[in-house]
Amino acid sequence: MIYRNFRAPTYKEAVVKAKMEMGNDMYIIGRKEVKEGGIFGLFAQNLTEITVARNEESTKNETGKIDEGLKKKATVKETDSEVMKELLDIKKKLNTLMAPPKEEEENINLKRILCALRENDFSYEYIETLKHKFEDELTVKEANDPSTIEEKLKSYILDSIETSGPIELGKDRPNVVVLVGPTGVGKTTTIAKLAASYGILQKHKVEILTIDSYRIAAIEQLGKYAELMQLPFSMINSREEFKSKVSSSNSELIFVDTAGRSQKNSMGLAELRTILDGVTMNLDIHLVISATTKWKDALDIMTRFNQLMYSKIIITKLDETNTIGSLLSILDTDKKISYFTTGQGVPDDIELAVKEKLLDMLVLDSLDTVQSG
Ligand SMILES: Nc1nc2c(ncn2[C@@H]2O[C@H](COP(=O)(O)OP(=O)(O)OP(=O)(O)O)[C@@H](O)[C@H]2O)c(=O)[nH]1
Ligand SMILES: [Mg+2]
Repeated sequence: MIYRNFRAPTYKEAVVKAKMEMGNDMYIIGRKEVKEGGIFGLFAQNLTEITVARNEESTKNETGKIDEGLKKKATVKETDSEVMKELLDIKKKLNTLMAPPKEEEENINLKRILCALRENDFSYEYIETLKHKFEDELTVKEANDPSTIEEKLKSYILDSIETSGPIELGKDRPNVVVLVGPTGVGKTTTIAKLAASYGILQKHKVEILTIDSYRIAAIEQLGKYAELMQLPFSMINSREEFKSKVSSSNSELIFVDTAGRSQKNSMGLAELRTILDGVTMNLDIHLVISATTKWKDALDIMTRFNQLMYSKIIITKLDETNTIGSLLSILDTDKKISYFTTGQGVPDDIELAVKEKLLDMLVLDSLDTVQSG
């Protein structure tokens, strides 16, 4: 006699397993429920273990011959045929279960795109949402076509962001353009670029204010630009000053620079808010954010600066990064992108925001990574 134990998730599967290895001439002599695997009793799998016995002579009926054996037996007894059918069916299922998972070819393009998004620093949430959207919406044929899936990705991104068009001139009273944002993102430099573009190149009536009057260096920095461009420049220290300066101005545009506020310092933001509240009409507030910001930080910045009620976003330092996914992950359509800046040069390194330009910055070819990883 030969005795063997077989384990499987169900009794039937254990029997099939036993028959595949021991052949048809075996007897089941015991059965018990066991646990297998897991750590410290956790995640263990419940299995059925059967003990089977077989005469030593019947070795010829081995693995692979089971089908034949089963079929033969089925012809002998009519009642056996259903059992045989069931067993063959289970065997088939078992084989599928045990077969190594096939690389799903239709997913390779999706994988490639998701991988490219990861390389472009898109947030985990963004990638997951996109993945589910693609899985729900794309047919297998579409998913198989790299250009279709790339187009879908682009249209998804295009739909998730909005641009504002250029800053408009005030008619009866000046349009007051205020730049707010964290320290060092390029607010003052961008004010200089915009003032040069509107005041010098387009020859509109422009003046510059700064609410960054605590720092001498900041005043000097902007003051120098204003002097070079021969544009009126003043410092603002209070809500009243801001209010009267704006109401007495006869400019078409007033550009207002602010001190960089750490987004953690809400005291500073509240103070700035109080000053800005002095003017209620034609206030055009842009949050300045660097393209190099990590998406979690950018999200934090956007949330905190919301108390200043900005409606537009200027993305700076696009020249300093190759991956703009982190920003694209969190931008949404209720804040409109107004400008991009692409370098330190005043006045040249600024462009009106165009969505397609952001898409052009995405590097979508990451096939190598998928194949090697
Ligand atoms: N590479 C690059 N550098 C930039 C860009 N815009 C501004 N900078 C540089 O970033 C640095 C900070 O710029 P500022 O304009 O002083 O930044 P800020 O936001 O006014 O800074 P604070 O007033 O200190 O908060 C300077 O060295 C700028 O030349 C840009 O688009 N690309
Ligand atoms: Mg500044």
